[in-house]
Amino acid sequence: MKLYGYWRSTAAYRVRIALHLKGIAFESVSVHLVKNGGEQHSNDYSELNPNNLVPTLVDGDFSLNQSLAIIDYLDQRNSDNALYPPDIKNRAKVQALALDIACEIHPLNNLRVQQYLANSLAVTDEAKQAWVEHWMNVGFIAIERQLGISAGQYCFADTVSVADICLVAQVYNAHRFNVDMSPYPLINKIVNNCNELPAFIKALPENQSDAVR
Ligand SMILES: N[C@@H](CCC(=O)N[C@@H](CS)C(=O)NCC(=O)O)C(=O)O
Repeated sequence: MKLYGYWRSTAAYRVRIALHLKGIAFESVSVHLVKNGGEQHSNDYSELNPNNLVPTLVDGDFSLNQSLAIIDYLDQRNSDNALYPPDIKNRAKVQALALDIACEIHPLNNLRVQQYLANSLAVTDEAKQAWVEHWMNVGFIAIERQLGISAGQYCFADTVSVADICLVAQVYNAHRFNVDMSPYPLINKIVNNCNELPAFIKALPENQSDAVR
């Protein structure tokens, strides 16, 4: 199995955590998102993923984009260490939390959005930073409230799920953009709990072979 990703990509980070939690061996293929205008725009990569975004998973002759679709595929492919609760209502709740992060926070702060703000709309660095912080805070405020209802040791009770995967990767991104995380004690507690687990440690951006330290 091959994972096309980039060490600092939030969405690829999610898939790496899932692969390690499931205990699935994989090869990482680095797609540098900045070098030469971004390797995600190369013809070869575009053939594989016409969205020009990472990650893409290749499993034999099957390839798949969208991190949450990939995680769901991995979860169904290997039944060990389920990433969703079995009860359908709990499953839906976990999925909603993951989507609160993956749909409501992450896309607004993605590289191509930031590039468009800066290059096409001539938004200043200060205004771009304000944009990033605004949308992260809007999302995190809601998630902190949700976690007040659902959290135990992790986002949903005491079992690691896809919601934790999304949360950890998003909070890493928030720190990268110097977003003040002090108003979110529950989020911080859960992220710390997750980051003690070997699968999360292996998946850390800094622990990838293409990381720039
Ligand atoms: N919804 C997609 C998002 C993928 C995505 O936005 N990937 C980012 C990195 S986290 C990317 O490739 N950005 C490149 C760009 O914006 O040009 C997923 O979950 O896989």
